[in-house]
Amino acid sequence: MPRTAEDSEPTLSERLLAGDRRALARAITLVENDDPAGWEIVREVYPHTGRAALIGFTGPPGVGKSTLLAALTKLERERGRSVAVLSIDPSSPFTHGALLGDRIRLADHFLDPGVFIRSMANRGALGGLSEATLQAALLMDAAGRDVVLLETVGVGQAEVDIIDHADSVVLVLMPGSGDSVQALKAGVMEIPDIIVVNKADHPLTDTMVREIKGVLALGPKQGWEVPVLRAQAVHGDGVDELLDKLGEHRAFIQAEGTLSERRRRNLRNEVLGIAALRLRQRLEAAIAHDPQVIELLERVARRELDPASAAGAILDGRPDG
Ligand SMILES: Nc1nc2c(ncn2[C@@H]2O[C@H](COP(=O)(O)OP(=O)(O)O)[C@@H](O)[C@H]2O)c(=O)[nH]1
Ligand SMILES: [Mg+2]
Repeated sequence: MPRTAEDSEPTLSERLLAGDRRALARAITLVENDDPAGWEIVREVYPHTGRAALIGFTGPPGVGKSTLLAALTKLERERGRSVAVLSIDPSSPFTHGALLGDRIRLADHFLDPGVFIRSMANRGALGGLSEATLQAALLMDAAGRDVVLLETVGVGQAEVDIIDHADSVVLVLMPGSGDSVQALKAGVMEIPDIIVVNKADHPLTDTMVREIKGVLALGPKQGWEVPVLRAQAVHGDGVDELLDKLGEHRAFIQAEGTLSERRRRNLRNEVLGIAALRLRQRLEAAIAHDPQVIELLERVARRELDPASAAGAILDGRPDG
């Protein structure tokens, strides 16, 4: 039989694996929309993931994360590596505002096929922003990007979760981010692998660096000593040092075996996260129109039954309580 055009047409997954940026963009959109076709693509390309270096950047809004990523991207390109940037910043997505003001620097890279930039500002249909983001990162990895840079705002659980999936975590602060230093001190915020004090032209930079080092000194001594770097992302200052430190950190976790350990733990969390999300959906669907459950919830509302007992009754399959 003669091959039809359809037979020879490569699938979206095949195009993605070949590094086709448009296929990558399309696949991410499917995943973002929670389209089953998106999950299917992830399933197909998953065996080809695990090669990219996944680097997470977090920190309060306005400290210069996007600017730093743009500068870092430039440097990675100069060193011959392909880059994907995934920004999860509901407050300032840079795809739409990309050509305006500050984000012009990331826009510099828009024409370079070695750079793929995507921002996710919408929560998925199910509120599963972090799930969609993780799938997107996997797709970028499968598409052969050497480096995947994730930008998240260091507030809100969904955003923080994503950072758990990075191989290396960079916390970006600026002089005056006292709240973050307090959060580190109080153990609310996990100790990152590298801390960057950006906007280092500010007169309070030295004080800030000292404070951070003070907090780090209180923590348990681990194998990796968290460096506190100074940068001026707008001028590209300190970005070389950051890239070098990221390389050192990667070498360190590879040598120690912590990279595979981290990834194993992260993937376990991901599996459980997806399972929990789906269980909840199933549960909601199963009980939505169940008159016994509706009555059970009414009893909770009337203060006749406490919430934990009601939950137990549903889980035990005796919603008649
Ligand atoms: N003075 C100074 N401003 C900077 C520096 N880096 C970034 N900025 C500015 O800080 C603002 C916020 O930067 P942005 O990268 O959008 O921060 P993000 O919210 O953390 O992603 C922008 O106006 C940047 O131009 C720096 O090193 N020094
Ligand atoms: Mg930003």
